[in-house]
Formats: sequence, structure tokens, C-alpha cells
Amino acid sequence: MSCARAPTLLAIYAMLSLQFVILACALGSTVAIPSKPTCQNPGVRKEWRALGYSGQKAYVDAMKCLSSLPHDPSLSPTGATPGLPPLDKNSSRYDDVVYTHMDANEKVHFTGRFYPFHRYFVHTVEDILQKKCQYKGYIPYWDWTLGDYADIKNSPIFSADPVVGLGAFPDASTNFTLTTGAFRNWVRKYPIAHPIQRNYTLQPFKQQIFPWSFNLPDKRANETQTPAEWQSIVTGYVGNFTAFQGAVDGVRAEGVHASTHRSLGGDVADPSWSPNDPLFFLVHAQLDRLWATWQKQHPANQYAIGGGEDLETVNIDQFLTGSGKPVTADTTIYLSNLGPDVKIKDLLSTKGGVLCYDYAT
Ligand SMILES: *[C@@H]1O[C@H](CO)[C@@H](O)[C@H](O)[C@H]1NC(C)=O
Ligand SMILES: *[C@@H]1O[C@H](CO)[C@@H](O)[C@H](O)[C@H]1NC(C)=O
Ligand SMILES: *[C@@H]1O[C@H](CO)[C@@H](O)[C@H](O)[C@H]1NC(C)=O
Ligand SMILES: *[C@@H]1O[C@H](CO)[C@@H](O)[C@H](O)[C@H]1NC(C)=O
Ligand SMILES: *[C@@H]1O[C@H](CO)[C@@H](O)[C@H](O)[C@H]1NC(C)=O
Ligand SMILES: [Cu+2]
Repeated sequence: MSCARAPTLLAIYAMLSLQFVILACALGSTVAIPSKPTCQNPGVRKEWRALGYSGQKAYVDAMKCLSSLPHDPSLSPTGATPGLPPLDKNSSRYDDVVYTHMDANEKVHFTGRFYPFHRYFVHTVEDILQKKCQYKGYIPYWDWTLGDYADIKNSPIFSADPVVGLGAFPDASTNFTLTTGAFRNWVRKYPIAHPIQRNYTLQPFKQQIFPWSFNLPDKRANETQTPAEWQSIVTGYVGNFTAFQGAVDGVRAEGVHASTHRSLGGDVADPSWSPNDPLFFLVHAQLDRLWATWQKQHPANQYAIGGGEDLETVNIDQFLTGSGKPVTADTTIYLSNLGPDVKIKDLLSTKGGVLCYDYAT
């Protein structure tokens, strides 16, 4: 199917660009070519611990800066997700970031836009931190395969240090409100003003909170966070983007994406306002790194894209990556005017199109 269209796409792009083109000829994948040449000096995203004290402090300070900047009146919700609370004009640029994710929610989870949207979303926040908060670094990632998976709750990244700590897991005594670390007692505005919460759960699928039921309610979230799981996703699914994305989300969403969000609990476990907790960005940088690593693993992976535009909660087993109109390289990613709308083809390489970064490891 996509193979039949490939020569046409190739012919069109060959006229516009001399760039080398790779054809991913797999069901559920189409061919894509970034419209701009490869970037020259990519920024480097590092693992949280590799930042060291000064790098961690710079990141924390940048996030606090974002939280102190006023709401930007040019934020323009698309209306893609109905039923949102009204925009709070007495909020911050950080809350604008959260609102953008809430606005996109029903178009960017379990659809073909999932990976490109989250790549662009995290990149745009990185760009705002650099341009508006004088941040010199890049968004760090949390590599949970570095031993953390064996005991996530006690991972050293959840440090209580008041200057650079991401915060220790709170308990019922504070109603799971984050009271330690650099972001302690952070109040976010959506869906209503509240201090952010976290609530670690090893077996998050016991709670049937999704529109479908989980197959493995006793599954331990950290089983998805091991080096073996990572390696099997990176080396599998050659040329088949929907199979790759399906592996990250897993059968009935019991894969590493939802496992990680749901097990951390509280704000970051919510599909809509998860960016309230700054952990969101470390988690999604890691998931983006998983995509980037898979893309580099095989030439047929680099520009593969697929899935459908519509969330399909009723037949999730059939449509884990969406239904309806196919998502292609020319599909637009909307960002509620947090940043300009872009095409997926400009997001398929972290070193091409609108992007220019790489991962340290
Ligand atoms: C605006 O929000 C801040 C807290 O973020 C609050 O202290 C202040 O009272 C609010 N102002 C108005 C006019 O609601
Ligand atoms: C998952 O975490 C639990 C609790 O810390 C631990 O007992 C178990 O060994 C971990 N599983 C893996 C695969 O490391
Ligand atoms: C505890 O947190 C929940 C939200 O997770 C909230 O609904 C509840 O009102 C909070 N309880 C108190 C006593 O603040
Ligand atoms: C914390 O997590 C436990 C276990 O999943 C759950 O039963 C409880 O309702 C959660 N509490 C809050 C306030 O999120
Ligand atoms: C790609 O993966 C999907 C989902 O696992 C599968 O249904 C499809 O047959 C695969 N395509 C090819 C060409 O193997
Ligand atoms: Cu999301």
C-alpha cells in the first residue's frame, strides 16, 4: 500500500531536495523526508545524573523561570479535546505548556501523532527555556534502565535535595503532595489550582482507570523498564513504525509508556495534565530517545511513520496506534500556538527539519 505511493513521493521530493532518501516499505508505514538539511551543531541531551550539580541546578532554575513567566495571551487552544477548564489568565507560561498538552490529549495518545507530537512538544519547551529563561542546556532524560528499574521508588534521581532534587515520593501523611526537592509545594493551575502530587505504585494496572480493561492487572511496572525490554524494542520491528509504537505502548497500554506514567502516580499519571510534574519531561525525553535509538538502528526505521489520526478506545486491540485517516509525513502537528504548527516530516530526524539535538548515549 504505502509502497505503491512511494515512487510518487520520491519523485516529488527528488525535485525539491537532493537529500538521500530511504524507503520504508512496510505496512503501516509511509516514507518521509525532512524538508531541511541536517543541522550542523546538534545540542546534546544528557541523562539527569550526567548533568552534575551545576547542570541540574541550571535545569531546575530554568523550570522555575518558566513557572514565573506570565501566561502568554497568544496561546490558542485548538479545541481538539472537549471539556477542558477555561484558560486561566492568571497563570504562568509553565501552565500554558500544560494546557497545550491537555488541549491535544485526544489527538496525540494512541494515535499516529503520539511520537511526533511529544517530540515536538518537548523540543518546544526546551526552546522556550533557552530563549526566555537563558537556559544554556537541553532537556535531560531519565534512563531507568541504569539500575533504577530494580527499585524505582528508591532511585537516586528522586532526591530530596532542596536545590537540585527531583523530590522523594511523598506518602499519605501529606496526601501525596510533593514536599521535598526543588519543586516542593509547587502549585499548578490545571485542572484546578493544586499542589502537585506523586504516588508510587508498583502495580498500577490494578486500578482500571482506562476506557478499556487491563489484561494483566498484577503486572509490575518495572518489568517494562529493564535493559532487556529496551533492547528488544530497539532491535525489533524493523521498518514497521506502528509495531514499534505498539511495543512502547504495549498490549492494552501495559507497556513502558503507560507503566512509567501510571506507576509514578499523582499528576504525572494523568493522561491530560501529566506535564504538571517536571518529571514528565525527563520521562518523555527518555521515550523520545527510545524512538531516536530505534530510528538509528536500521535505515528502514529512520523515516518510518504510521498510525491513524483518531483515538479508538472501543477497539483498542485493533487500533492501538489510531484509526481513521492515516498519519503520514505531511500530517500537521498542532501546538496550540505554543510554537508554530509543523509537518511530521520535519520531526523525523532529531538532526533535521525543525530539530537539532542528539542524545549523549
Ligand atoms: C493569581 O495567582 C496567584 C497564585 O498563582 C495568587 O496568589 C493571586 O491571588 C491570583 N490573583 C488573582 C487576581 O486571582
Ligand atoms: C521491581 O521492583 C520490585 C520492588 O522494588 C523488585 O522487588 C523487583 O525485583 C523489581 N523487578 C525487576 C525486574 O527488577
Ligand atoms: C487529596 O488529594 C486528592 C486528589 O488526588 C483530592 O481529591 C483530595 O481532596 C485531597 N485531600 C485533601 C485532604 O486535601
Ligand atoms: C495512591 O495510590 C494508591 C495505589 O494505587 C491508590 O489506591 C490511592 O488512591 C492513591 N492516592 C492518591 C491520593 O492518589
Ligand atoms: C507491522 O506491525 C503490525 C502491528 O504489529 C502488523 O499488524 C503488520 O502486519 C506489520 N507489517 C508488516 C509488513 O509486517
Ligand atoms: Cu502526552
